Amino acid sequence: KILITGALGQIGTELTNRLVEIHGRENVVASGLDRYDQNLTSAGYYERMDVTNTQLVRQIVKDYEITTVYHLASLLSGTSEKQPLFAWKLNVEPLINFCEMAREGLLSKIFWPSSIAVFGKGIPKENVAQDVVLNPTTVYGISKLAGEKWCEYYHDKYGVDVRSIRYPGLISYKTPPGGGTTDYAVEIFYKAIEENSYTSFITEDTFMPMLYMEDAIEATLKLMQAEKDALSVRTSYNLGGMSFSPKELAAAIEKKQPGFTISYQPDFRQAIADSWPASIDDSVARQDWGLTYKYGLEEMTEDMLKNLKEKLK
Ligand code: VAH
Repeated sequence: KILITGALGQIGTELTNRLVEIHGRENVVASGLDRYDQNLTSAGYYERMDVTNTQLVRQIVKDYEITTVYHLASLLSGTSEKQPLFAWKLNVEPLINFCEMAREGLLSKIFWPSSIAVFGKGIPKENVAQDVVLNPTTVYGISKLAGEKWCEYYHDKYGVDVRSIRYPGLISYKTPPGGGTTDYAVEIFYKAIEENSYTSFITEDTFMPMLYMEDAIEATLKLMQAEKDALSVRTSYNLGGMSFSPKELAAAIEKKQPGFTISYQPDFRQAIADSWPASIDDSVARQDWGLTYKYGLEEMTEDMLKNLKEKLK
């Protein structure tokens, strides 16, 4: 069976739905911190599981005979800055625990999300390559860098098949994100529909790599379905998506929703955004496992507004 941690989160919700479509609900075990409630998830099973509880995690892996884990539970960049020590513990230790279980032969495959937050000082802002020096300046970025090194260590030393993607900012309408720096690009759609205006905590010309959730989920599945020996990267794959600024996103929304206005009040997350690249080179992922995208800025804006209007009715 497949286990998803953080299954009620922004990525987890949609990844669970796709894995249920592909493998059948009886083969998917969703887990999260929330109390049990079957209509929280499309998976056949739901377990309330704190991923830092190593014994409980091991018990659930054994009870359900889990073979593949999508380990998504984590704190994002904004929240991690507020709780650095807990963020380090939560973002790194459970990953090592899953890698240990794979080393012991309990698991055959692991997916773990890294982030463009691993990039930091001393590199160009544009078209950042797969193998540049990594100098993250946020707790979240430090934890993701450490996690990537643990993935590579367990693969190279023990042959553990753990795979990872450096996600850009992800945009979706099904489940709101929590605590990210790129989340302005999600909040703006909710405010566009509710108030036809938005005050952005990121300044107008701050470009960041972004991706529509559907493209992120399909890329994740493509990576996990690839042949092992096609993979030349065992830290984490760059995935660049599309780059835009709050100003460009607001213009795309205004085109669909005349009269929409944006203002700017940068907060502590501006410094996080300034430490990240504006665009990413993901040619290695294209070569190794056929990464492609479906949504550009216009298509994403249209799809978000259409679906959010439905959801917020
Ligand atoms: C965050 N959405 O903002 C996440 C992501 C690249 C950004 O890691 O923290």
